[in-house]
Amino acid sequence: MEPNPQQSQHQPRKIILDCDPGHDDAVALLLAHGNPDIELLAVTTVVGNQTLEKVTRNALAVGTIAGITGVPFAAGCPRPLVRSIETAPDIHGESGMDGPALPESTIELDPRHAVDLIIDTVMAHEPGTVTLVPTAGLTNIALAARKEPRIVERVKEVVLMGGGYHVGNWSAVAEFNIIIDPEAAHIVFNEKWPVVMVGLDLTHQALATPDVVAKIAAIGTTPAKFVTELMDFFAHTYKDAQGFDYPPVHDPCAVAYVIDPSIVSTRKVPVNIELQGTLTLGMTVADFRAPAPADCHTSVAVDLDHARFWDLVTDALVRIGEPGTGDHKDNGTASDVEPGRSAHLTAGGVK
Ligand code: PIR
Ligand code: CA
Repeated sequence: MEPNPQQSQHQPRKIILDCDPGHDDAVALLLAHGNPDIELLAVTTVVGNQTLEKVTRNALAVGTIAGITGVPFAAGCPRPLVRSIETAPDIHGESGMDGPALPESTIELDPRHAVDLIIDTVMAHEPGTVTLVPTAGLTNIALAARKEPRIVERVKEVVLMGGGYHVGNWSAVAEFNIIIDPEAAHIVFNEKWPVVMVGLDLTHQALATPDVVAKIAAIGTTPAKFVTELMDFFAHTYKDAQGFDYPPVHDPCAVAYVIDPSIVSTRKVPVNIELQGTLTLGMTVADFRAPAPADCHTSVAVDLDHARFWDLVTDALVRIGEPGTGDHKDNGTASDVEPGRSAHLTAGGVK
């Protein structure tokens, strides 16, 4: 892995992961937990790939496999703001995360609604320090912005997986996370916080190629095996339903951008959400005409450094080790970690 001299110099970036696991959401959660430059403040769930009940169960199972402790998990909205529920069983299966066997969760769900947990967490931290990372429909984030408008100027940025400026996956021009709740997406893209759209243009470069999967399998731990089983199922559905040779692993791209923006190139362009179109509902309309207006607060992800992206994912899995056996990142077992980064490994194991 390329050493990044900046990485040991800054505080870990505080994030809230709002997700709908989901094979790729699971990888995003593992990356966020295992990477020393991320401080995971909360995990929230929202209806999307499957019902709220199913994706919440999946999130707790992934948290259990990863050995996550001391991070609140809360369930959010059970349906989109306006539209009826649309799930993705053809891609993610009936459970929302078909493939691997899921353990009984050892994590207790936070009693708060996800929207309140998001608001509480943002308001409890210094302004400009919390990044929201939505990897699902934007229902929870939109409601949080409406319920407590002060979060909009307090949030550092919203780095979301969704949309695509040249490509769709749920219609010719719309991506799933946006089209399942376009009104919520409209709210999120039109609030004045910085929004980074990590869309399909970028995530379709994050293919789990055979060499990547072999590297993850070679780690040999329970979480790594879990990821290879997820990728195996995802590869089959992506081939059958979307004609891909290898599956694109969307959601961890947003986390990777927060960890190291040099892995994901971006362009500052205005983006808005189509709410009226008969053929274009949920399209993320990006205006590439130069120059971007001075008040432009949206940018889109363009190019991914595939090798460094997957190095981050494998590095996180190495650091997570075998949770429950003491072989995890706080005892510094990550063998291929450069010295600058192991400075983040603390004796207590809590970043
Ligand atoms: C992936 C998803 C939904 C549909 C398809 N075809 C593939 C989920 C992923 O979890 C990701 O967040 C986003 N929605 C990609 O569209
Ligand atoms: Ca997702």
